[in-house]
Amino acid sequence: MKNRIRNKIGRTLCVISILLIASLLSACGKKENPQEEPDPGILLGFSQIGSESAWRVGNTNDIMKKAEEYKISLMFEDAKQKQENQIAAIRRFIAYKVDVIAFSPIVEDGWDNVLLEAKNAGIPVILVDRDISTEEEGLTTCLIGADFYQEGVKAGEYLIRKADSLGLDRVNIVEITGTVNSTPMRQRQAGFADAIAGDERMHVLESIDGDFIKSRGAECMKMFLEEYGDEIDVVYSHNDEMTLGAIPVIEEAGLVPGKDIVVISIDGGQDAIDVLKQGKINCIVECTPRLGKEVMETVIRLKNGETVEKTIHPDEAVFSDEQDLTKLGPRGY
Ligand code: GYE
Repeated sequence: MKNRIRNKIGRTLCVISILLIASLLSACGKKENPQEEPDPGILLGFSQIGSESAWRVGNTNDIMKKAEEYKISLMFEDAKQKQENQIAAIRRFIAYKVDVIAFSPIVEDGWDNVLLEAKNAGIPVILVDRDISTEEEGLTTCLIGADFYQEGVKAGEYLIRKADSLGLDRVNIVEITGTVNSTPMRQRQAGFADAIAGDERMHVLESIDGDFIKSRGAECMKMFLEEYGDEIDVVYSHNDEMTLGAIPVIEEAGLVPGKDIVVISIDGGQDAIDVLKQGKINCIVECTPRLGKEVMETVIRLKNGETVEKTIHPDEAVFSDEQDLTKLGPRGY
């Protein structure tokens, strides 16, 4: 009996010492391999607008991929194109006590209250892709997104070159705009208008809101064709989705997109690039959705209490019928 008890105690001690040695060994291992440290435990709350375009889907994928790469835990919320859903998501992030909040504001106004709540909770906020308009100081730390004004300028400058090469003396333009009161809509419109302002040939006949959505792009184009018919020389569309909606409508009207009507778009997703290569789009100003790397690096800096740059704009190109597009690689979105 005594022997059996002694054996049992012996076995238990043996198991405990194996466990101890194993945990000591694994602790030593960690010190030798600092790159294998467990994740730094940063929690990021990200509120996305929705999935209205290839651009948006590409942006979501990039944010998710980079969060994983940088070992940042991501609380991702899809607002399904509604500002109220974004506000509710930000409130959930605050309740969860995330380390950093990032979001792409669907429109510019209406964020003060919820952002004040984040500020009072001591949670830094990063604006991704789009800006907000506010009188309050210090509600957000920085903006990581494209220079939409410059995108509009590039579209206008292309059009001036195109009008020169076609020898046009009057250019009638219709404009399909993005979501009203969103930063890309306002700035792509302003940049384009400023770029063509000094050129007397240019006339914007009308601008209609297409909400960055394909079906709305088609509807806008129908309205323009009913109103102006073959007076239209150019369609300037604020994103690829609306452009891809408008093109079949031009064709159904018996006109040739890219020839009878010059087509200018923004974004540069694969589907639109393919149509550019077919000659049905003349120019696409690039807007990259790949903002994830900058976002994650900024999250880490904020978590470490460092100050960050106020505005980060990615570099962006222009793709057009002025170039040899055969070597353009896959876009990845
Ligand atoms: O151009 C459009 C998207 O805010 C830059 O939103 C983004 C725009 C992009 O839906 O396709």
